[in-house]
Amino acid sequence: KKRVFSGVQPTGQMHIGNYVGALSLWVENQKKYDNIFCIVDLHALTIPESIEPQYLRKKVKQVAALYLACGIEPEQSTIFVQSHVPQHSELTWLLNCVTPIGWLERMTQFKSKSKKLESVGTGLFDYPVLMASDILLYKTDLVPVGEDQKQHIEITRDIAQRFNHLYGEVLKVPEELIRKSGARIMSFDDPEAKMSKSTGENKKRHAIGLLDSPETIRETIMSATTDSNRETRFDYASPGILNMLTLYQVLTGQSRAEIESHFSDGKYGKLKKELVEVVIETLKPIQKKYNRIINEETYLDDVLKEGEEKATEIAVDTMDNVKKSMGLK
Ligand code: AQP
Repeated sequence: KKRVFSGVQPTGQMHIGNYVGALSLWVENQKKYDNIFCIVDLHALTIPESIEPQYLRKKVKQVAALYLACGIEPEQSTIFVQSHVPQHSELTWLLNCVTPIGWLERMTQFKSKSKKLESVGTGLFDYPVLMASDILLYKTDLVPVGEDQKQHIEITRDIAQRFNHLYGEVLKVPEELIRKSGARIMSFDDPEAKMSKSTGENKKRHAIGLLDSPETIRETIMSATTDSNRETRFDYASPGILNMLTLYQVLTGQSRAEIESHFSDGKYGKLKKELVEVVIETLKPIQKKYNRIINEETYLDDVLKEGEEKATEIAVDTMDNVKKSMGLK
C-alpha cells in the first residue's frame, strides 16, 4: 500500500474548508492507503504571540478528537502529535543545511503571514523545512492537502531531491493529492479570501466551524456575501455563489449537471437554504462523536500514545539512513 501523510495545525477553529479540502479526502481514501495523520503542534509555535500554552494543550486534544469524529479510525490510521516524536525537529536541522534560503524567501505563505507581524520568528521562515521533515520522515508517497499547501509540497520535493543529489537516494520524493473541486473553500464574508482557521476564530460569519451550532451555520450561510450576479451555473457564477455550489457539490456528492438542474430557476436563495441543511446534516454526526470522544479523556490519550509508538518506529529508521548517508553514523 502507498503511504499517505498529512496534518493540521492545532490553532484557530477547524472549519468546513479543512474538512472538505483535507479531512474528508483522508477519510475517503483511508482503506486504500497506509495512513499517518499528525497534529502539527510545532508548526503552531511559529507565531508564538498567538498561542498560549494552555490554549495549545487544549487545541491539540480538540484536533485529535476531530480527526476521530470526522471518521479517521485508529485501526486504519496512525494518529499522533508531532512534538511527541523528536525526530521531526532533528531532521529539520539536517534538512536546513541542504535548503538554500532563496527557496524559503519565495514562499507565499511566509510572505503573507510575516507581513501581518511586528516581529517575525526564524521558525516561521523555516516552517516549510519542518513540514518537509514531517513528510519525508515517513517515506510518504502521497500528501492529501488543500490547494494552499501546494507550494509547500513542491519545496518538499525540491529538498528531498537536493538531499538525494548530495547524499544518495535516501529520501522518497512525495506527491500531492489535491481535490479537483473543493480544494480551496472561500470565506463566507469575503469570497475572494480563503476560509481561514485563525480568522474564523475571531470573526463571525467568516467560516463555519466544525463545532458550530445549527443557528450559527444558518446565520453564516444566509448572510454570505454574493454580488448582483445571481447565476447558479458553475461556469458563470460569481465567487460567493460558486463557493456555495462547490460546497454543496462536495458534501452531497452530486454531479454539477444535477445541481445546476436542481437550482435552474436561478434562485440563489434556495441554494443558501438547502446548503444550510446539507451542512447541518454533515456536521451533526461529527459533533455527536466529538462530544463523546472529548469526554472520554483516556481513550484519546491511548490513541495518541499508540500512534506515537508506530510513528517513532518509522521515524527512527529514516533518521538512521539519513545520518549514515551524511556521515553522522
Ligand atoms: N479554505 C480551505 N479550503 C480547503 N482546504 C483548506 N485547508 C485549509 N484551509 C482550507 C487545508 O486544511 C489542512 C489543514 O490546514 P492547516 O492546519 O495547515 O491550516 P492553515 O494552513 O493554517 O490554514 P488556515 O486554516 O487558514 O489557518 P491559518 O489562518 O492559521 O493560516 C491543509 O491540508 C490545508 O490545505
